[in-house]
Amino acid sequence: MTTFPADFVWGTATASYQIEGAVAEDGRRPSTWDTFARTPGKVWNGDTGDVACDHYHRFAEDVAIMADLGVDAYRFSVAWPRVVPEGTGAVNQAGLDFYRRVAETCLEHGVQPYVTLYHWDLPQPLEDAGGWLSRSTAEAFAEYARITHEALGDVIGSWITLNEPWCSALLGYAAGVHAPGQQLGTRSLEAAHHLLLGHGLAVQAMRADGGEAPLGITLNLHAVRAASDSEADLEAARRYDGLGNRLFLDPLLRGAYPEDVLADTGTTEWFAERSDDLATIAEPIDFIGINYYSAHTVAAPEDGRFSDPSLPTPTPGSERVVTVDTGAEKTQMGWEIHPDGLVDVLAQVHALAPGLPLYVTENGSAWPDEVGPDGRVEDEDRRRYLEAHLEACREAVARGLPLKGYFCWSLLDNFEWAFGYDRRFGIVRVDYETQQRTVKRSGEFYRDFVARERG
Ligand code: PNW
Repeated sequence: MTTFPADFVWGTATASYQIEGAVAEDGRRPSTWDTFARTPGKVWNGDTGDVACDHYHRFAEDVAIMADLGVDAYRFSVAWPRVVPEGTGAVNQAGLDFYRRVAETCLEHGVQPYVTLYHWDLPQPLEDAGGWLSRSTAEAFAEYARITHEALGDVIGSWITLNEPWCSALLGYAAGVHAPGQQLGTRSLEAAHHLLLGHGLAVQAMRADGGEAPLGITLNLHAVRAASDSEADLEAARRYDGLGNRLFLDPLLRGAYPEDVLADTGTTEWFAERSDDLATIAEPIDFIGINYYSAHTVAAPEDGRFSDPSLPTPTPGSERVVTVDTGAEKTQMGWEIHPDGLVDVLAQVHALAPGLPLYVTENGSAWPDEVGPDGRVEDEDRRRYLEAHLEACREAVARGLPLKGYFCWSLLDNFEWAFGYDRRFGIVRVDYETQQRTVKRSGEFYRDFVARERG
C-alpha cells in the first residue's frame, strides 16, 4: 500500500463568516453575506452568521482541539470587512490583531496557519459600487491582500487568494442563491473575470511585498461525466466542464480563456477587449487548492436546446443541461458520493500544469447527525465519506500526482451559507445553544488516520 510522503500536510478548514460571529465587534463592518442573510427568504430559517460558532471569542479552544486531533495545518479565512472595513481606505488594526492572535496560537500548538484572503465576505460598500461586476473591486482586493500580507507575513505559512471564484460568480451573480443574490445570466462571467483579475493583482502585490510563503488559489472543481457516449451528452459534459472548471483553470494555468465557453455564453467580444488582463491572471503561482465534494453526470436536454435565458441557473448559456441521478449514494446536500472523481480532477489539473503542487483544500460531507444518550456523535456516514476520500488521495499519490496535503471540511459544524445551520459538515459538533464542542466519531477517525500515516 502506498504511504503518504512524510511531509504530507494534514489539515482542517473553516471560513470567517461561517464560524466567527462577532459581526459588529472591534470595527468589523457589514459584508454582502450579512446583508444577504438578513434579506427574508434567502437563508433557511432566517439564520445569519451573527453568532455562528462564536469562534471570534473561542478560537483558542478551537485551536487546542486541532492540536488534540494532531493536525499539521489550519486553513481559515480572513474577513476583509475586519481588516479594511469599508473595502477601501482605512485599515482596522484590531482586525489584523485578531488574525495574528489566531495564527500565533496555531504556531504555539505546532499547527501551520494557511490563510484564505477571500471566502465570500465582500465589504458591503464595494458591492454597492458594483461588486465583482466592477473592475475596481479587483484593485481593492489586491490592496487588501497587500495590507494583510505585510501585516501577517511573518506568521502565515501559505496564502490562498480566493476561495472558489466559481461560487462567487455563478452562485452569486447567476443562480442568485449566494450573496449578492443577483440573477444576471451570462453577465456573471464578468464577475468571474474580475475575481480572476483580483487574484492576479493580489499575487503581484504579495510578491512585491517579499517573503517566502507560497501563494495560490482555491477552486471548487467538478468531476464531470457524460451520461452516455452520444454526441449530445458529450456536448453537455463539455459545456458543464467548461463553465465549472475550464473557465477558471485555463486563464490561471494557460493564460487563455476557453474559446468554446465564451462562444456558448456570447461573451467572446467582452473578453477580447480585456485580453491584456490574461498575463496578470496567469501570474505564476506556487500551488493550486482544489475543493472537491462530488462528481456530476450530465446529459443534453431532450429537445437538444441548451439555453433558455429566462432561467436563473449556475450554467448560464447552457441552462437546460440535465444532471442525471446515477443511483450513487448521496449526502444530505443531495450530492452524489464519488471518491474516484477526486482523483480525476487532480489528474485534470496536473495535465494542464504538470508538476504544480496540488492541495485538497476542502473535502467533506453533511449528514443529519444525532447525539447519543452518552453525548457521543456516531457519524458513521461522515466517517465513511472521509475514509473513502482519504483513500482516493492515496490513489492520487500512488499515481504520481503531486498532491501535497489534504484539508478536511470542516473542523466545526458551521453556517452553511444558504442552508444556515441546518447542514452540519463538522468533524467536531457545535451545540449552538451552549457553544459546546464535541469531537465526533469522524474526528477521532481522522486523528487516528493521521497518526497512523505519520508512523
Ligand atoms: C464550499 N455547489 O462551497 C465552500 O468553500 C464552503 O464554504 C462550504 O461550506 C462547503 O463547500 C460546503 O458546501 C460550495 O453548489 C457551495 O456546487 C456550493 C457548491 C460547491 C461548493
